[in-house]
Amino acid sequence: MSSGTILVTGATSGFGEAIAWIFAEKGYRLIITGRRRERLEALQQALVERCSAEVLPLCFDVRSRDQVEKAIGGLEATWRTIDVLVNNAGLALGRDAVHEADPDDWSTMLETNVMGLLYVSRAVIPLMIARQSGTVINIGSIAGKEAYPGGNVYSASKFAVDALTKSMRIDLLPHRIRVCQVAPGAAETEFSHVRFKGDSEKARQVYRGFAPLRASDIAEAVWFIASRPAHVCINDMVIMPTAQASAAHLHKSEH
Ligand code: NDP
Ligand code: 8X3
Repeated sequence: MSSGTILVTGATSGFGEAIAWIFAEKGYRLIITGRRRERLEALQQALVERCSAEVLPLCFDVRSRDQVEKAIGGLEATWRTIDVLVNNAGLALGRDAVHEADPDDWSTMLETNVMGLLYVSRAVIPLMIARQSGTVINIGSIAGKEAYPGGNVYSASKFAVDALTKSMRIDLLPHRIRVCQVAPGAAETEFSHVRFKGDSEKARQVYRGFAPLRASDIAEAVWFIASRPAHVCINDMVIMPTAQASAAHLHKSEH
């Protein structure tokens, strides 16, 4: 018997992939999503082989309302009993000052981090309401709590996630659905590779001289939140590397 069903967006790398692993190890059925189909299929195969997990890969772009509605609306009855939704898919693009940044990057960040989260939530939450139970965990960021140089629109998108988490919690209060947020500081995933558009040296520099968070640190926190008894809601968890005191204060060693 499975422990429950989780849908995690952005499972093709980083936090999402680590979240898929931990929930598979705990006996959950998994709906894993992302745009890179080959990665989804490889992850599905590995989860089945190593954890005997039941896995459904759904390939869609969270920015497309149509794709989101078709993918989630088309779920067979056995997959519609989603207990945990992790809104994790997201990205930063660029770290330039606001007067120098590329407005196309702004659109991509806002469409992914804000509209994507909303489209997926809009499609999944009615399934939870029908069962009067569920847990929604939004992946925010320290950038959604504090501004930092060059963070501008990425930060704005994560401030929006912070606000939406609070507002969704109020909307879903009558339905016994928990709405939670995990807000991490610097974590070494593909995040900086994407942010710096494939410039791997620039991405490596971000994590040099200190111990960043690992994807598994965030996955363990998500598991902790989801596995609390039904009467306990962890509203918000800010998780930082010990070497990072705020969005803009990072202690790096010389060597
Ligand atoms: P990764 O780049 O490793 O993973 C991002 C995931 O999001 C990928 O699986 C990617 O899948 C998916 N994704 C991106 N855009 C879309 C899209 N349009 N449609 C569907 N899926 C999409 O980064 P992280 O794991 O670090 O990031 C996960 C979340 O954590 C993000 O929301 C990020 O903002 C947040 N975060 C990251 C921090 C960090 O320092 N790493 C710190 C704080 C928060 P694919 O490309 O296959 O579509
Ligand atoms: C990612 C962390 O500080 O690079 O959300 O914005 S940060």
